[in-house]
Amino acid sequence: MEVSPILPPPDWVPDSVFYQIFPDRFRNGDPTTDPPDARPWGELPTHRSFFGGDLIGVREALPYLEDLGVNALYLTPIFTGSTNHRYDGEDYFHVDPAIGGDAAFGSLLGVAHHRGVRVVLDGVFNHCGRGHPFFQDAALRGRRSPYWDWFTIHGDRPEADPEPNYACWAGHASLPEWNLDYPPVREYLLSVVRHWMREGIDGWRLDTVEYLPPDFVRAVYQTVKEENPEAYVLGEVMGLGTSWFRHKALDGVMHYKLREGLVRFIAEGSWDAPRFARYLRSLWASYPLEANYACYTLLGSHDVPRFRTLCGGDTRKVALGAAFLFAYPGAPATYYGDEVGLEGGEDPDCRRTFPWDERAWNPDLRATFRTLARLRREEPALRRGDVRWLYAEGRALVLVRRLPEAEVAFALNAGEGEAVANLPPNGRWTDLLTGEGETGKLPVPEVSFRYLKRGG
Ligand SMILES: [Ca+2]
Repeated sequence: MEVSPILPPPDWVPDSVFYQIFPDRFRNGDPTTDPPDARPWGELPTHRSFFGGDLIGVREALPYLEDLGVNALYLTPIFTGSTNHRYDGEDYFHVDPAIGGDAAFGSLLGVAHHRGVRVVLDGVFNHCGRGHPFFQDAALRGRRSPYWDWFTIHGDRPEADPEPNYACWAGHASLPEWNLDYPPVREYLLSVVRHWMREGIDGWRLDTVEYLPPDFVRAVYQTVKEENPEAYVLGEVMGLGTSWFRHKALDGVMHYKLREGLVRFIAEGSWDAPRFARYLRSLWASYPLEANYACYTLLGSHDVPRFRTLCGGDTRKVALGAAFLFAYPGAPATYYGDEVGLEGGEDPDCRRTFPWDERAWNPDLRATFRTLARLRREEPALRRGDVRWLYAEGRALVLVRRLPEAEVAFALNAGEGEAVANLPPNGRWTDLLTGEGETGKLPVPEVSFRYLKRGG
C-alpha cells in the first residue's frame, strides 16, 4: 500500500490519556515467574535489582487504570532481555518469560482492547543486548559469522575489555549497536515492527530516535502505517522534533521540551509565567500544527527524576503540572505512581515499585488526576480546541482552548499568594469544579488552578 506523505497523526491520540509502565516495577501478578533474585517489593531499586512485576499484574490493574481515566498504555520494553529494563533485547519476537511471556502479553492486549485501552510498545532498534544470538554468533565465529556485518566490530572478535572494540550505545559494552547501514539488519528490524503490528498493538515508542538514521526511522514509520494507518509512531526525542516531523518520520515526540518548561516554571520556580509562555509559544511555532496535537506530554519518565521530587515533595505542584498537561494539546501521560505521590531521583531511584498499599497514597493527588481525566473526557475543547494565551504575569497564566461550540479557560497560579488574572472581557464563565460564576477578573488562590467554561 502506498503511504501518503501527508498522512495525519491518528485521530485517537488527542483523545488519549496515557500511562507509562515499567513492567518490573508496576505490579507483581504472578510470583511464580519472578527472577530467582527478586527483591522484596518496596525496597529501593539499584541498577541491577529485579522486583518481579509482570504483565499479569498490568492486566489485573486495568480496572484501577480505568478508574484513573487512562485509555492508553506505554510499556517500556517487554521483549526477552537480561536486565530489569530490557533495553538489551535478546529476542525481539518473544515477550520475556520473567514478565509472563507471550501468553501474558496476548491476554493483556486482548483484555485492554476489550476495555477500550490501547497499547504502545517500546521499539529498541538502535542496539540489542550482548546476549542477542546474532551478536553471540559474531563473538563465537568472528568474521566467519553470517552476522559479522550486522554489527560494527574493529578487530577479529568483539572484545568488551578494557574498552569495547565494537560500536555500542553510549559506550555501554552490554548494548552493541546494530549496523543500520547493512540492509539485512533493516529488514530484520522491520520484520519485528510488522510482527507486533500483526499481533495487534496500537503503535510504537521508538527508543533513542536521535541516534538512528533518519531514513530508517521513516522506513519504520512507513512499515507501521502500511500495517495500520491508525497506529501511532512516537519518538523518544530529547531535543526539538521539528526535522522528524518535516520528514514525516514520526507522528509525535515525547515532549521533554515541554516538560523542561514545566520544571523551570513550576518545580524550580526559576522562570516566571511570561517566560514560560514565550518558551511554549516558540515550541508551538516550531512544530507542524498537527504534531502539536499528537505529542505525548509528560511530567516524568523512567529516565528523569520524578516531578514530585523536583518539587521538593510538594504534591500541590505535581497537581499543577498535571493540570497544565491536561489543559494543553497533546496526549497527557502519567508516569506510573506519579498519581499517588511516588517520589524518586535520578535513575534507578525514579523506578521504584508502585505502592499498592493505599495507606501510602496521597488521596488528594490521585483524586486530582481522576478529575483532570474526567474534565478532558467531558470537554472536547481541551482535546481539540485551539490555544490562545490570554494572560501571563508574575507566577500566573490563563490560556483558552476554543472550539466553535465551546470554550474552556485554564488558569494556573504557581506562586505563593493569590493571583488575580484576566478572563476575556465579554461573557460569563463557570468554574467546572465548583460551579461558581466569574466575569472579568479571576482570583486564583496560591499554588492552584481553575478550569472554567464559557457560559452558565
Ligand atoms: Ca512476577
